[in-house]
Amino acid sequence: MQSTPQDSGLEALVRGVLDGDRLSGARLMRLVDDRREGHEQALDALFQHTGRAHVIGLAGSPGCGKSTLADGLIELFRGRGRSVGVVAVDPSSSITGGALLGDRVRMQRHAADDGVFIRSVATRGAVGGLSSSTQDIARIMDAMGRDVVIIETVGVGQDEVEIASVVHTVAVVLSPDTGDAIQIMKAGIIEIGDLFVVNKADRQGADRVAKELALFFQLQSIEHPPAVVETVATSGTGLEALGDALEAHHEHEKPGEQRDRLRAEIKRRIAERAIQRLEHELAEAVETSLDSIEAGRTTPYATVRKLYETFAGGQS
Ligand SMILES: Nc1nc2c(ncn2[C@@H]2O[C@H](COP(=O)(O)OP(=O)(O)OP(=O)(O)O)[C@@H](O)[C@H]2O)c(=O)[nH]1
Ligand SMILES: [Mg+2]
Repeated sequence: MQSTPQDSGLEALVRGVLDGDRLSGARLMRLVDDRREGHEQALDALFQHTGRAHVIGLAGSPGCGKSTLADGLIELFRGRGRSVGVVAVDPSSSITGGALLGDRVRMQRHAADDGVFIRSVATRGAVGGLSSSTQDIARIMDAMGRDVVIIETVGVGQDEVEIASVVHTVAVVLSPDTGDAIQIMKAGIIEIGDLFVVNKADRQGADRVAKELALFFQLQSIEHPPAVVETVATSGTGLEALGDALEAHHEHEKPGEQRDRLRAEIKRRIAERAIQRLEHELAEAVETSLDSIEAGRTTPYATVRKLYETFAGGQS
């Protein structure tokens, strides 16, 4: 077992990342994007130097204002003397994908600031799974010495980044026009939020959504209900309060949470590998079985038993 990269190029890359060198960081992120040889050794070597950054997830429906909030938070945290990394998950397959250009233009104003590092992860390019690539990029930023890492991700569904296993603090962003709080509760988003942001508070209905959320937590008799913060991301209103709430959540993290995240990460990464292997190695066998099933020679159940045996039992 090697925990240090043998290749001197990789070694230099890891050193560069640990020195906070942006070019090294960007190069390693490209290796990670392409799942290129050596990227995992580099991540191995970096791991013990991570865990210092406060990793924040902004999750919410398309257009609710996540990028605008991220942009505002960059400014806020810079003002508090922190260096910031932003990972934007490219919604390359979503309808609002075009908005990304706007995000870049907006956040571009921080480009000259050495304390800000912005990087996107393409949905398409994430060969090993979107959550894992996103987590790897965030870890590299952490190893580079970023104090705060903000991950912007669309939605909270199963196909999206499993945000809770990747970040310390999940901020669920709502806006009055993405439906009322009841809808959100139905969607099961409520469970994953460590705090709730009702953005676009300049619009009608924001107060109502915030009140409904607060009432919901009250009725549930939750001992420490998550904070509900109203913001106007475009003007910066409420951002101080949001920054405070994010920091307060991190300061009061329970000891078991880190372990929970690691457990979820390991299971997720193993599942991702298994699926990849399944797709590569069993594809042909599955096709052959389909012929047999259609010809009435076997059943899906027998096929699964047989192929699972080959798959799980055939591990080296
Ligand atoms: N009125 C109002 N508009 C806002 C506010 N915050 C963001 N917007 C606008 O809402 C639109 C979408 O904002 P984005 O920050 O791109 O939203 P997003 O959640 O990142 O969107 P996706 O990345 O496409 O999911 C933009 O036109 C913003 O200017 C706000 O507080 N009030
Ligand atoms: Mg966005």
